[in-house]
Amino acid sequence: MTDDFDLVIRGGTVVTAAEQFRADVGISGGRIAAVGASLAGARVLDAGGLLVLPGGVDTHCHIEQLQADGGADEETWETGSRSALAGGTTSVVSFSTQFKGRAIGPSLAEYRRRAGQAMVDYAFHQIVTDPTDAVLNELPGIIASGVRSLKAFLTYDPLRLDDRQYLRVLAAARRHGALVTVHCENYDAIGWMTEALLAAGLTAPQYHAWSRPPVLEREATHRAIALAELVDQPIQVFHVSCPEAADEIARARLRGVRVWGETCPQYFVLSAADMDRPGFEGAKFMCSPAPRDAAATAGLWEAIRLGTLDVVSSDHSGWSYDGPRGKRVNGADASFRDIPNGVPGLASRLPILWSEGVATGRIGLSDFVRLTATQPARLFGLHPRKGSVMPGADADLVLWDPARRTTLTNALMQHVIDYTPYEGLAVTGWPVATVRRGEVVMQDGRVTAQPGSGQYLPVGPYDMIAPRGVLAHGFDPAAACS
Ligand code: DUC
Ligand code: ZN
Ligand code: ZN
Repeated sequence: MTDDFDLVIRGGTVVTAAEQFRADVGISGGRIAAVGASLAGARVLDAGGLLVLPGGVDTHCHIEQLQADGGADEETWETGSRSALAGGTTSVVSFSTQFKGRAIGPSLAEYRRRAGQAMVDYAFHQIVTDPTDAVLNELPGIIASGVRSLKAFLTYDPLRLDDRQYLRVLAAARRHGALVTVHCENYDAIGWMTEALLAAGLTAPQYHAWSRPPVLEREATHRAIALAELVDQPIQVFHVSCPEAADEIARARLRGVRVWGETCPQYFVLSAADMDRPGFEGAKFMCSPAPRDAAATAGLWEAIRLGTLDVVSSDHSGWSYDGPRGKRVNGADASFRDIPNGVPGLASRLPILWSEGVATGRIGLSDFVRLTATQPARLFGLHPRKGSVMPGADADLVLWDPARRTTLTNALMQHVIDYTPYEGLAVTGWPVATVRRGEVVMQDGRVTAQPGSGQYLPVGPYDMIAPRGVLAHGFDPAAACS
């Protein structure tokens, strides 16, 4: 045998979104050069008894996101990348935020500068908070630079769009060939419920869930889809937490509407009861939409089985429990209204989904790959470079031990955040090694990638997000106005 390849992953079982088979993977120049038998390489990584999966593609994570007060999320590109690689994720799509009243360009440039420290490959969603004429004029250039998804928040001050503003974002995306991703909860109703709860003295973290029950997610999901249908603009509904919202997506898909649904591991293993832990502890589990209950979780698994939900992302949004900018930023007795929302989850995404999904028999191995790598890569224009084990793709791989039992701890997460909401959770299935573009960047938990070794992934036009060409009365409002 001659050394045909730089690196050979030998003796594992390759898993794709379609099938599983025994094969070696030959890597040259950072790409997969061959998948076959008896390959020889200058370096060999033994994958005997392990699965060889495509590196995880996490298309929803908040890393070093700039805050209105001039600061940034605690999780930096360096720490967030370390956590991602430790958990078997090699590519992420993070966020650039527009601040109301300001242009997008300068802040996007700052995001790009900060991401220069990344160790994973990365793309961006652009959050649009203020779609003025000037901003809409900026968007063609932003999209052409490779930021091909626009994020719309239907709730959350100061990010939230009203319906008319949301329509303007949808129309801009249609004109310039971008996907729109949407946070679906009803802003006014949450504000009204919050006032009522606070007036009744119900201020503890558990009342976060009371302030935003599933009916408000269902309503906003319905509205987000209906308005996207009006404009004929494809959307992905972010972080679906309950079957009521998933049902809205399923109904629209039956009509042929181009809408996709994402969910996250927190909705499989956390519940509203976690926010009712003693003292302020419940703040550790606060995210939006709120974790629900066992019946909701069962409904999400059903929606995954039916294909209504086809991406599982982390929505990693870390706020330390003790840090000065974290969950207690407004004091240890702050009302739920004043506690930052979000939970960290970059490193735990794959083990939790494997454990809850594959190890329990709810989904198969190829479903796991489809949900965590192939479909997110397709939907966000990163496929076939990312998300599949096949010749020509970047050699992003995870060597996965399907049987290893691990108890999650914060130290294993390798993020900067001082806690994990999954402390003590027993999981089956664990990443043993991570390979990013042919470089072994994690082995047995030790991350060896260099800051700055991640690559920007500019996203060009792709067919999957093309409008379907169905408009009421054949009239295209997006073409007629901005
Ligand atoms: N919800 C979001 O929509 N984003 C980040 C954190 C959260 O809880
Ligand atoms: Zn959101
Ligand atoms: Zn988010």
